[in-house]
Amino acid sequence: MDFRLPWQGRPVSRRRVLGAGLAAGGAALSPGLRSVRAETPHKGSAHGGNRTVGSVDHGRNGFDPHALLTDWDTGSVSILPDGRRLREYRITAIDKEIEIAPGLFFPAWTYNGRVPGPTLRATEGDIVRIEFRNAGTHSHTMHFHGIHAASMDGVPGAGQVEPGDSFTYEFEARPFGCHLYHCHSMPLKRHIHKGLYGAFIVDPDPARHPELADAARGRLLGTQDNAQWQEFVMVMNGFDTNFDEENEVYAANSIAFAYRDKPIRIAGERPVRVYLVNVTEFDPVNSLHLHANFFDYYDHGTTLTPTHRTVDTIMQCQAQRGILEFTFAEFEPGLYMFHAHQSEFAELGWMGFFEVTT
Ligand SMILES: [Cu+2]
Repeated sequence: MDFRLPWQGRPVSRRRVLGAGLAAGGAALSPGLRSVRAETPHKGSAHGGNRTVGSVDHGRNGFDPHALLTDWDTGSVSILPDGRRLREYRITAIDKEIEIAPGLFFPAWTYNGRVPGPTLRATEGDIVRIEFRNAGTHSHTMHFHGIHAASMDGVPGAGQVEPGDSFTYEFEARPFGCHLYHCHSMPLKRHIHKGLYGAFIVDPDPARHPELADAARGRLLGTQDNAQWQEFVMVMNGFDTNFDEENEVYAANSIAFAYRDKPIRIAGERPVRVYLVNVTEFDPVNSLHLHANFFDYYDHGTTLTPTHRTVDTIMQCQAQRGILEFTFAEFEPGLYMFHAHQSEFAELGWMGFFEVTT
């Protein structure tokens, strides 16, 4: 008797899963059969792995990839007796099925019901307090990339939260930069890959950087200098939809081809800043390549002068992140592509366009 599950019958290539599965075009596939059904090549789609048919129901997901680009969560702000600013956040871990490409569902573990989780944004020196509640079915943590005490590290033994429990993390926001947070429960790659991660941006405090105060103000949310910039956060991620420890879908901000199907509109005369974070599991490196233009790059975002100048491709290892700055001033209006330069990732969802307008 053969006890193999249907999807163990023969290996399924990643490309076939996406090429066929996505062409299912929004069909409601029954739970547990999603990747199986995806095995069957659909007429006309066997060679069409570079496209999707239909659209993702962002309303059902509860988050929209375009809204995520600029959705800064600056917390609930108050001033402490010592004069320092306190930012309080509430984060809840929730198990939730999300649609990552038309008709392709993924049983995610989420922070606040979205993948990536909220983009937490603070200013250097603020006190950050996060009340983390676990409404999921497994132990979880919030491990921040930043400077903090061992007891606030968000690892097993220091802030791991059992289902139904809660924990409050508190630390000073530092260093300034483009950081991230993620679950650090074991097995680590499974907990991260399921969707428990998000960007954590710490804006520089201009008063602490008098020699580069202009650059610091340009990064500080709420200032006039910063308002000139068109800022976006892109969390590069992947999804292993058939649990073979390879990703079948790649994206920035979870939804395959979201910014190809609906390009990101930018005004040509205003500069662009991208907070880029790589949380792709299973593949050691991801990248971003910008077409027809070059950018300056700040590795980890922890400096006010670029660490790379005039590059058009940047790679990031797992958990690496940085800031891209560029402008399309004096370019002709139109569609300017960006994508992972691992061509396979691009073909499996991680590509999009900036639509430059005048
Ligand atoms: Cu976890």
